[in-house]
Amino acid sequence: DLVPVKRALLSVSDKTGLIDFARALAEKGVELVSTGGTRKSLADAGVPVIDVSAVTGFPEIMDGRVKTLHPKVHGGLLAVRNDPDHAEAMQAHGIAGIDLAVINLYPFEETIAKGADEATSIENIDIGGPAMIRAAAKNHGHVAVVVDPADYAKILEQIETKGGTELKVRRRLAQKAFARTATYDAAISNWFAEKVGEPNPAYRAFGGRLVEVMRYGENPHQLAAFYRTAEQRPGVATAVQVQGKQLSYNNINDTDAAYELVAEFDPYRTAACAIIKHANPCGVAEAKTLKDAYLKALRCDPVSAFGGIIAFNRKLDAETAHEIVKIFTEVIIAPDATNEAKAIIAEKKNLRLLLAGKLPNPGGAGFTAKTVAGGLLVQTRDYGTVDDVELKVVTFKQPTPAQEDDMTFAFRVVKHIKSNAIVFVKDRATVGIGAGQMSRVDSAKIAVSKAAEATKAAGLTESLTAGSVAASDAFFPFADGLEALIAAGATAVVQPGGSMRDDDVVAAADKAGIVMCFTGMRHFRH
Ligand code: 93A
Repeated sequence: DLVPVKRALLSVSDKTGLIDFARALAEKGVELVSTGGTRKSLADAGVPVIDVSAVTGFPEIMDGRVKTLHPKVHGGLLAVRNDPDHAEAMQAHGIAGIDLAVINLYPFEETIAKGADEATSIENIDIGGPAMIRAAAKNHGHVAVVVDPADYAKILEQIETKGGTELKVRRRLAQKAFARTATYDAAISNWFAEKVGEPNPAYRAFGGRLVEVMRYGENPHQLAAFYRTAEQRPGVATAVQVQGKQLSYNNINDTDAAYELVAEFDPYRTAACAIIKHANPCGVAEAKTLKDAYLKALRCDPVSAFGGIIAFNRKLDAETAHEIVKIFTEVIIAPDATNEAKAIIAEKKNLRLLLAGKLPNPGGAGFTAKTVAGGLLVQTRDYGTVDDVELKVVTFKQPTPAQEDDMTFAFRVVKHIKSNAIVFVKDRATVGIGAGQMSRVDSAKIAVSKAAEATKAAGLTESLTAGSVAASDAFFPFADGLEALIAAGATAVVQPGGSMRDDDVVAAADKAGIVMCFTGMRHFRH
């Protein structure tokens, strides 16, 4: 399946790395064919190159609109080398095979981003380039297609170590090539949709606009794409990425979870921080300053926070940025950042910084969707917040103002933890989180053991759960889950209530002399 590279066609708008790559190819005896601008760059650098019009026997016409759209080019890209009919056609028409196609497109996306006029934008719609990319990608059995200068090195390595391109490499390149033409056409289609005031086909099919075809989904073998919907909700889909690597599927999912959670905290009241891993919080805190909120959130589970996603409800400042860069973090999202903070974050080249402009309204309307085999489940967002409910005291013991405060905080957080969810809170910071268990008792046990780890990591002697409050996302079906929280030292527990055995559960709380409040609102999340 090895294809020796004897002849290459190079036609690139982005000339990054072109000269070195082409020179290396020429030195390996590869014949180079290029379109006008590319040919000139190469010739100026002293790299031997043949003009594509010498191959087609046809000049570039109509301002370059037609330069490679010719059977001598497309025949060379599409011919199945070992098919006798194809070989005969090549012979009969004087078509030479092209083994490597190096193409990147007219910069349509950049042109419209600059606010170019309509005529200029249209002139930047590449026709010949995508046609060649698609032809070469279709014929990956015989042709290698490169659409990204980052892959030049791979091609040279293949030629050097194998003497040609391997099928598995050509297949990966073909996949990447089709992803590129899909994203390119999506950009054109979205631009047109705006002009004509019509939702484009992607919009109609998915209720969204294709932002990009992603490298992969939740796992490397899954295909994925990112769509933006018409929903006017500030968040990860509309935020400006100031710096850092491209966001992955999981990054986007986690960043969304982080920002939606931190938006529960009114920025005019306190600073808040949420740290997310695998769509669950591993630390949430409120404090006077953003830095203190971050440090309190980090204390909850410093081990899991490594490589996490951090969200803030206020403008990121330098003091907080200094703390963040001390450990490895994937993404930061905040409404805004000071220039000083941006400069500190800039030291970490890969760290993504997203600025969303605003916080979304946690009580705002909207929908969530989830596919099931052969179907789609759609529901309104969980826009219920603890601000809408009354904490109904169901025990003899009444809460102190501090306990009430922490219960409110805990119930705000528990909404954003996968069910079954249990969270311990002290001084408006989570100190132990149990997420995503099939049994509520198990979530309670995990929250207790995570809190014990946090206590140890913080070098404290008294457990962080001693005198804490706890929240549960749904009612306790039995008293056992509650008892685990009491045993760990919780002195107040907030939960929706509504179990057949509420009486038993409240009796257990009274027996232990703790406070219990019902919210009447359940926060399942799956
Ligand atoms: O105007 S086109 O759509 N018509 C073509 O036949 C054609 N062939 C290559 N654009 C075409 N290209 C594009 O020209 C390539 O995709 C590449 O982006 C660009 C390279 O042109 P030059 O080598 O003149 O800089």
